[in-house]
Order: sequence, then C-alpha cells, then structure tokens
Amino acid sequence: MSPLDRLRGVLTPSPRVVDWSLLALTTGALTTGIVSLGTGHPSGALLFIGHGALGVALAAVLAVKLRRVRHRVTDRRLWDPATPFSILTAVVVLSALGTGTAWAFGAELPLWGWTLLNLHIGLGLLAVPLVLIHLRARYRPLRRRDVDGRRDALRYAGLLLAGAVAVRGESLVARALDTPAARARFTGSRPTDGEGNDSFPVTSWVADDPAPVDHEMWHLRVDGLVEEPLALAHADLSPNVTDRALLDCTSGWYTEQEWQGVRLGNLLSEAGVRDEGRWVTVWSVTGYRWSFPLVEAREMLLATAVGGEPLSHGHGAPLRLVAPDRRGFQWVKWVERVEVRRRRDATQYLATLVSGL
Ligand code: HEM
Ligand SMILES: Nc1nc2c(c(=O)[nH]1)N[C@H]1C(S)=C(S)[C@@H](COP(=O)(O)O)O[C@H]1N2
Ligand SMILES: [Mo]
Repeated sequence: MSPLDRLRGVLTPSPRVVDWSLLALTTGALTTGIVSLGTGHPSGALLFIGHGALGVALAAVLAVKLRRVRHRVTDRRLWDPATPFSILTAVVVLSALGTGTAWAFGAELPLWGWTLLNLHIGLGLLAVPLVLIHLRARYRPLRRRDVDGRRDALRYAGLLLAGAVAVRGESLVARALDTPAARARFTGSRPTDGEGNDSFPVTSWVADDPAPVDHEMWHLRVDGLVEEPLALAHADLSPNVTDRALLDCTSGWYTEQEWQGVRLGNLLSEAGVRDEGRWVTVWSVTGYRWSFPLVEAREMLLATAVGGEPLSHGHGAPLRLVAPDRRGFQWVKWVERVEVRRRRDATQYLATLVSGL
C-alpha cells in the first residue's frame, strides 16, 4: 500500500457515513444559504463563513463519493432507471459548488440579468429535489457498525476546520489579486460607485414592476392598531431627515447612499400606536410587503430622495423604505401603507414572489 493510499484510508469513513454526510452537508449548506439571504448585519458574518466551509467540506466528501461510484456511471451495464438522476444530481451539485467558489474568487458573469450569485442560488435550490429523488432510489439506513464514533468525529471536525480555513484563504486570494470580490462585504456583495439614482441598479423580484405612481392621486396610509389612522397626500410629507445607509441586495451588490425622507417613528407617533401594536408591515402599491418589530421600524426612514435627487420611479418613487442592516429585498419600494399589527405578516414571503402578477 502506498503512503497516499494509507492516508486516504485514514481519512475516509465508511461508504454509508460518506453518503449520510453528503445529506447532512447539503442540508447544512442549503439552510445556511437560505438564512444568509435574510442576514444584513455584521453579527451574522459567521453564517457566511459557515456556508462556505460547508461547501468546501461537501466538495471533499463528494470527491470521495464519486471516486467510489464512478464505475456505476462508466459501466453502462450497471445503469438502472435512477442512474441518470444521480448523474444530474452530481452535475447540479458540482455546478452549485463551482459557481459559489467562482463568485467568492471574484468572477463575474452577467447572464440575462442574472449574476453568478443568482445562478449559484438557483443551482443550490435545484439540488434539493434532485437529492430527494436520489435518496428515494438509493436510500440505505445508517447502522451502528457503519460509524466509527471518535474517528469520524475527528474527521469531520478536521474537515470543517479545513473548510473554514479555505474560505478565509479564498477572500485573501481575492484581495491579493484585487478581483471584484476584494471590496466585498461579509455578505459577498460588491460595492457600486457614486451617488444618486443612476449609481446603483434598479432591482425587483419576479414581476414587481408597477406603472409610475401618480403623485397627485397617491396617499400614504398609516393604519391598523393605531388610535387615529392617517391618510397623507404627497404635499403633506415633510422630508426633513437624512440618513446614510447601506442597501445590500442578495444578487450581490451594495450601495451606500444619503437617503432623505420622513422618520417612520414620527408618523407612527402622529397616528398613535395602540398598546397591542408590536409589528409594522410596510406595504407597496403592488402588494409587496415586509414586517419589522415596532421598535426597529420607528428608527427607519421613508425616503423621497436619494443622493440629493428625488427618487426615480425605478427606485420606488414617491416613497421607499430605508431599512438599515436589513437586506435589500426588505427595502420596500412604492410604499403606500404602513400597518401596525400584533404579529408579523406570515404571508410576506409568498408576496415577494407573487406580488405584481
Ligand atoms: C450531494 C449529494 C449526492 C450526490 C451528488 C450523489 C451522487 C451519486 C452518484 C453519481 C451515484 C452513482 C450513480 C448511481 O448509482 O445512481 C450515486 C450512487 C449512490 N448514492 Fe449518491 N449522491 C448524493 C447523496 C447521497 C445520499 C444522501 C445518499 C444516502 C443517504 C446516497 C446514496 C447512494 C447509494 C447507496 C448509491 C449506490 C452506489 C453505492 O452505494 O456505491 N447518495 N450517488
Ligand atoms: N415593491 C417592491 N419593493 C422592492 C422590490 C420589489 O421587487 N418590489 N425589490 C427589493 C429588492 S430585491 C431590492 S435589492 C431593493 C432594490 O432597490 P433599488 O431597485 O432601488 O436598487 O428594493 C427592494 N424593494
Ligand atoms: Mo435584492
């Protein structure tokens, strides 16, 4: 046995542990990936490192697995109806790993308005049904005798540690080579340059693309659990505060701008929040909405201007929410209603996908 084979033997757990690790690592990568989309505050930075580390670990375990099963792919006599799906699963998972890694190193690839990061997220989501189909055909229980407790624990501690080191190394390399990822935030988003409407992209979900809002007809309603509901015309707003705040979109860019507008807390005080009011849902004319704890919402801004210019239609005129430390998709555009509620609006997740349809 060559020293390399011996090393491989020491590092490799039993086949079933390898397969179940693939399940655990894909589940972990998917979960951290999804949760990270809603994370905008630096206190969540570990989540992004964890996601990368799980990805690196997944790549390593997948390499072991594919080495083991490659004859089942290359030898056509061993194919069964599930085999094409297994191969597709491997292709999609490898592509998700590849696009994620390329993005971390600073690659750019705008495809039909998609960033490499969008593509990575799409492939990650696509992997879920494929792994489930694969599991349906190839499921084997994990038995006591498959597991070598202490050794497997050490193997996986080492693997995740190596993953975290690799992720750290990735960002150092990106910085040394001064790739576009060099100036990325902890979320992986890269900065735009300049001030005002034209200095950052107009970004909307699925189909949220309303006609320009007629400022004369438009009203802002403040209602729900308030003493006195308000309906304010555009001329009733006095945009007298300016905040510098950073908008970080999950498609991989961020921008820091001066936003001018009205403090949400002032509007809420004017309407008088009732004692039961705990959450604030901010509604767009399209039905798109997001909710925030009352205390946090009070500090937010409803902006009429950015970088000294009146907001353009694309950026949410006449009024858009400025939600510091929240991800871009929570910065509701074309706001027409502020609703005080007892609880968070559970349907908001769906609304981001179907509003505007
Ligand atoms: C990232 C996720 C995974 C990928 C990309 C993947 C990929 C593959 C591929 C390409 C094959 C060979 C073709 C075939 O026999 O169908 C295979 C076989 C197999 N897979 Fe997976 N797999 C994954 C996860 C899992 C999981 C979670 C389990 C079970 C818990 C599993 C159990 C098996 C079994 C039992 C086989 C038959 C071959 C053998 O055991 O040597 N796989 N897989
Ligand atoms: N009503 C509404 N508000 C929205 C969106 C949307 O699709 N509809 N997109 C969100 C997303 S994903 C981001 S990143 C920001 C982008 O703001 P911008 O278009 O001004 O750059 O707006 C958010 N607000
Ligand atoms: Mo976004």
